Amino acid sequence: MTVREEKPRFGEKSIYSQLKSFKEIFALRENQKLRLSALIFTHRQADPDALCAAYGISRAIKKAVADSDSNCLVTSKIIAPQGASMLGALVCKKLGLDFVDSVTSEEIADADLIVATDVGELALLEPYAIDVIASQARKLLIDHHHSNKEEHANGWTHFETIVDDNSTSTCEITASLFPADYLDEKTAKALLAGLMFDSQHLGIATESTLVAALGLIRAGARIDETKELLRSKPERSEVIARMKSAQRLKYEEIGKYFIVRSEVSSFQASVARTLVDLGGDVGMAYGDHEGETRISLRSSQQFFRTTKVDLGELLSSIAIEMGLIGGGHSTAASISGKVDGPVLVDTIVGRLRTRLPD
Ligand SMILES: [Mn+2]
Repeated sequence: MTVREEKPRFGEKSIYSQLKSFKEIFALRENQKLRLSALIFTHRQADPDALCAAYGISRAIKKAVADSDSNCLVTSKIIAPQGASMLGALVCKKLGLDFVDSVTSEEIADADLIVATDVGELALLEPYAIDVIASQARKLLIDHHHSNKEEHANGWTHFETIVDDNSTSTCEITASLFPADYLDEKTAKALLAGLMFDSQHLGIATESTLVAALGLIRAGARIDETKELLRSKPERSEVIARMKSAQRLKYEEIGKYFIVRSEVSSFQASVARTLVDLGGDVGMAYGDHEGETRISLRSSQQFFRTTKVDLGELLSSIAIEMGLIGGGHSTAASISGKVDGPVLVDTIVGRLRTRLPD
C-alpha cells in the first residue's frame, strides 16, 4: 500500500484519496474476536510527531475495531523505545498522552497488531526490532522519511506500508487518513502538535499540510495554543551545549555557501539548528555518545531550494555505503555509528563539495 511518490500538482486530488481511511485500514479482519492487543511503536528518543501520531493511531484503531465488532475489547500501548525526547515527553504530559519506554518480548509476541510510526529505519526500534520482526502480528509502517521509500526500505518486508516522503510529518499522514467522525478534540490537538512540530510551525507546510491542519482546527485544535504548547525553554545543559559549540565552531565556504561544523557531546540536533540560525547554510554538529559517533545536519530551506541537496538522501546513501544508520528529511538529517567523527564529517563535506558549484 505504498503511496505513489510524485508530488500531487496544485488542484490535483490528494494522494490520500487513493488510500482507504483508518476505518477500513484498521477494521477487524476476523469475526467474533474477543480481544485485540495493539502495540504502537515510535522511533527511539521519540519526538512530538512520533508520539502524537502514535496517539492518533491508537484512537483510530479503537474506533475502527468498535465499528466492525462492538464486542471486541481493544487494548493498546504506545512504546517509545529508549524513551522520549524532552519536548516529546513535555507535550505528552501537557496533552495527557500515555506512553511507556519498554515492553516485554512476550507482549510483542502476543500482539495482534503492531504499528511503527515515524520510524525512519528499522534499527530505530532497538532494542525491539528482532522481537517485532519475529512477531506474528499484523504489521504496519506509517511514516514520512525518505529512507523508507521503496528503493531504500530494507527490513520492512512483513509490514504493510503507508509511506509518503512528501508529507512534512507523520501526523499529517495520520490526520489525512482519519475519518472525520472519529476525530475528537484531544486527538485533533495532539495531531496538530505533531504536525506543527515537524513542519517548523507550518513554515514548510504544503497544500496537503494545510488541508490536514484545517481538518484538525475544525475539530477543535488551535494554532496559537499549539505554538504555546511546543514552546519550551531549553534546559540549562542544552544552552551550554549551544554556547560551547559556538566557541568551537569552524566554517568553510564552498562557492557562496557556508558549511559550519562544531563538536559537542550532546544536543547535536539543537546545536546543528543553532549553527544554521547563526547564518550557516549547512550546520553540522558531531560528537561521541556511548562509543558511537552521532552527527546531526541541518540546512536552511533556501539552501535546499537553490541546490536541491536533500540531506536525508545524502546521509542515507552515505550510511548504506559505510554500514551506518542514517537518513532524515531534506533539511534535517542525522547519521550515527561506530566511526571516527571528524573523518565522517570530512566525508560528508567532500560529498557536498561535489554537489555544489565552486
Ligand atoms: Mn516525523
